[in-house]
Amino acid sequence: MTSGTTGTPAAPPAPGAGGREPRHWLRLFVMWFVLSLAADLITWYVWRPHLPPGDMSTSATGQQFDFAVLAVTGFPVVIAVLLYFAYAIVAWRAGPDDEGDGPPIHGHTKVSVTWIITTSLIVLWAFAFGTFELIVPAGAGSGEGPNPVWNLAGKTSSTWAPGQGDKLQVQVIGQQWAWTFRYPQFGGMESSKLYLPTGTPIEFHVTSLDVIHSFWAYQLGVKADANPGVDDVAYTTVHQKGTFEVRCNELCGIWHGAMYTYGNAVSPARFASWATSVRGKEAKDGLLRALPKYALTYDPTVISAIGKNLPKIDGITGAAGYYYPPSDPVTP
Ligand SMILES: [Cu+2]
Repeated sequence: MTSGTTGTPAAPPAPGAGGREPRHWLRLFVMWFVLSLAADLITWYVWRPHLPPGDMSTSATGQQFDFAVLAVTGFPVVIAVLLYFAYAIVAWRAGPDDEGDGPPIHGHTKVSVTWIITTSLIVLWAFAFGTFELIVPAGAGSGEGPNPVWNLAGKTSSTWAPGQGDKLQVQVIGQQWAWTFRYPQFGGMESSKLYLPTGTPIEFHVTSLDVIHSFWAYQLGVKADANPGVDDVAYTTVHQKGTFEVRCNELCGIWHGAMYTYGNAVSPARFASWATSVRGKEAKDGLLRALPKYALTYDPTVISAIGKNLPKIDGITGAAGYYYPPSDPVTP
């Protein structure tokens, strides 16, 4: 008797009734392959350009790439699990009058071996890919500590000029609850604004004056811990002009949520003229002389002693070294 004669063509044949079982594994494979291919193509060509954190810098683009590769790896796995689940419910469902037990199966070597090999390959692939991505794109934009093993291309000199291939060094100083940025190649001038030139390898030196903060330039895909007494280096190259968010990403006190600002990515020429004019103004104000000498870390006791004198100097509204004007929030 075949299923066709029962009047219910979709029902599976009764065991031992002489009907031919459909080729379940082939069906499953074809469905899995088509669905996985579609999901991966959509991920790569449609979803990837919209993945966070965008593609404003080399590190951001790198993270977008990493997310997309992991999604492309993950979709076939998820689809395999869900598809098998749905297929089993539809194809291997017991008939309304079937109250018998299932076959007494103990182990299945083929399934076990396939499972072990497949999952091992996926884990090894994730390990190899993750290691490569951490090493080659200079720590994927995250802080690498004071002695980065992997350095971004570009030479370091004591000055910086647009279009010379020099790395621009930018020091990021966190304190409760503001960011200050110092530019050692511009006489150690500082600003509460973060300006960066596009197309230039940037070397952030991140530190803190008090507690642990975390410098997070979201759209640049840069995140580095700001620890007192530690110089944490992170690299990126911005390849789009525009603004980006700078947040503190480590709970650092009552005004932690307010510890954010916006950075500006501008053309190298515009950056050079901005930096030169800020430096000139700070030299004229006497701020450059009053600031502590540029260093990779600062002793907070020295900073606060200097800070007491700073409000006497005109026009200081920066944040570093206790530079808050009297009206700013203070620790409660
Ligand atoms: Cu903070």
